[in-house]
Amino acid sequence: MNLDFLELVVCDTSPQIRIVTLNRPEAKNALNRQVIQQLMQLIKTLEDESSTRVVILQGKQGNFAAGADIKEMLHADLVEIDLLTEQVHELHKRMNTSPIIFIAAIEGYCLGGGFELALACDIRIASPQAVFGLPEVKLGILPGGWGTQKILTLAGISFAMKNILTGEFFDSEKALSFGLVSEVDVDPLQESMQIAERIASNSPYANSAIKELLTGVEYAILKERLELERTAFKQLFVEGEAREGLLAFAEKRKPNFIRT
Ligand code: CO8
Repeated sequence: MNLDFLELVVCDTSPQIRIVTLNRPEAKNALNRQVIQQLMQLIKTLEDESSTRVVILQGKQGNFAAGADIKEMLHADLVEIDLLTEQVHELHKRMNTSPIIFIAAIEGYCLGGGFELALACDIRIASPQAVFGLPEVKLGILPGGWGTQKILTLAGISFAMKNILTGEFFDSEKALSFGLVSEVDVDPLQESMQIAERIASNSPYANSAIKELLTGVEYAILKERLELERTAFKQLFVEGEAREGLLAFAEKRKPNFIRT
């Protein structure tokens, strides 16, 4: 298995717990297609081995992930954009329905597609200095990897509208108060390991049944709306201003969006 952009470690206190680290620190761990593919491949392998009960997901060098890879999206044609959305949706669905419990240990930037990946985890533990946001709107796109629906479900429409429409960043305290993270802790990895150990000491049958009831039911409710989100995301590349927004980021300038 080729895992260039991931690091996999067995937790030294429990062989049932794996720590997976996103490893593209030079791009703030931005998620390119290879990262998405490698995560999917790794999860399938861990499920097949069946000894892994909990996966803790973190980012290398003090950031979780600053979103999908903007430069890759800029150069992608419509077929590739479609493939990216399909792969992201498949990954999140797999995490949602997997018997493995996923915990995101969040430090630093947790933005856009990176935040969506954290939201696809079952539990999120954030450092007090973590920075959250769905800044896609500033790029002329939208949170197309379940973000609109997860934020709506977890935090409610008032929060979702304001934060997705402005794209502004917010801190851990706010994320906690709106139910977007489970806990804030100065050492998110250590705290995640302790939670993982408590989970792994419980019955795997009970854990799976509980997860299926919570996330399985959530997926059944959201399924159609997630398809609408995927279509809307792609449409912004067809007739919206996605190209200008992405190009502006790559050129380190403000985008020239149409003003009416
Ligand atoms: N993609 C690609 N490269 C990135 C990204 C990214 N998301 N984020 C940072 N980088 C790169 C920068 O371009 C820079 O590269 P270089 O050294 O070559 O110039 C390097 O990482 C370091 O970044 P900065 O110099 O910008 O570091 P700062 O500390 O000044 O700023 C920020 C850090 C605030 C995180 C800033 O980099 C930033 O705003 N990044 C973009 C955040 C963003 O807009 N995220 C959303 C991306 S779009 C998205 O996630 C859509 C998801 C849709 C789901 C997928 C389809 C279903």
